[in-house]
Amino acid sequence: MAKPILYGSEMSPAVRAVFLTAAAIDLDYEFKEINVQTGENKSEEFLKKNPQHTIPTLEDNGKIIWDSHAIITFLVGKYAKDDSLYPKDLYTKAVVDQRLHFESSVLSIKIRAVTNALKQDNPEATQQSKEALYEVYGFLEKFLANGPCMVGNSLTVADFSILSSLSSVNLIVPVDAAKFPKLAEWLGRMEKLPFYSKANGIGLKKVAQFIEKLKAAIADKK
Ligand SMILES: N[C@@H](CCC(=O)N[C@@H](CS)C(=O)NCC(=O)O)C(=O)O
Repeated sequence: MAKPILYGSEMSPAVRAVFLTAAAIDLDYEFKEINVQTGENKSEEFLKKNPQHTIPTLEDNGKIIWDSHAIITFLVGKYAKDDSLYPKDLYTKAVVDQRLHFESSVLSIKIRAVTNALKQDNPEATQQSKEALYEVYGFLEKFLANGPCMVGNSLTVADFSILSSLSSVNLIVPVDAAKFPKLAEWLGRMEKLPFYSKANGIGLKKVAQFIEKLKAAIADKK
């Protein structure tokens, strides 16, 4: 059977959620770089695979799946040695799903608002979007009330999905340990995962460089 192919770019948090999951399950896969800055995701060839032109996109045995949340749960179901990262127990699975939907429909939306306000150099919108993000940090702090992971005591794909996004926005709106002690501690613990650096840290460094360039370009315009 051919290896699964992952299309993406390491700067993308959604792609890094797949890197983290793939590393955790020791998946043998091929990575194909898709540069969204140059519009590679809108090429005819890529649009045939994913008309929504988003990364990550996975090709598994000729079948296409996109959206990181669908990809990571699929990979665990198909390739992991056991179901611990995406438990089959219906209640636990529902809580993992809730966290994944939270990342998709709340956290990543608030992150987009912060980055857009920053790009537009709009101080009022920046302040408002930061406050909305602090509310989200508060929700995440509560998710950690029942154990050291996003769902109780065991690592799941919910940790990977939230980690790749949160570590990115943490570069712009740091998680204050005084206000969000459990969340700050969780971030620190996740950074110690043996595969963290390769799966998330390298891409994150590129994001940090991108943010610095953006800030310099904004400052130059003034
Ligand atoms: N909810 C999606 C988000 C995917 C997404 O928006 N990816 C961005 C990169 S981080 C992208 O592909 N942007 C290019 C585009 O939408 O054309 C997921 O988790 O996969």
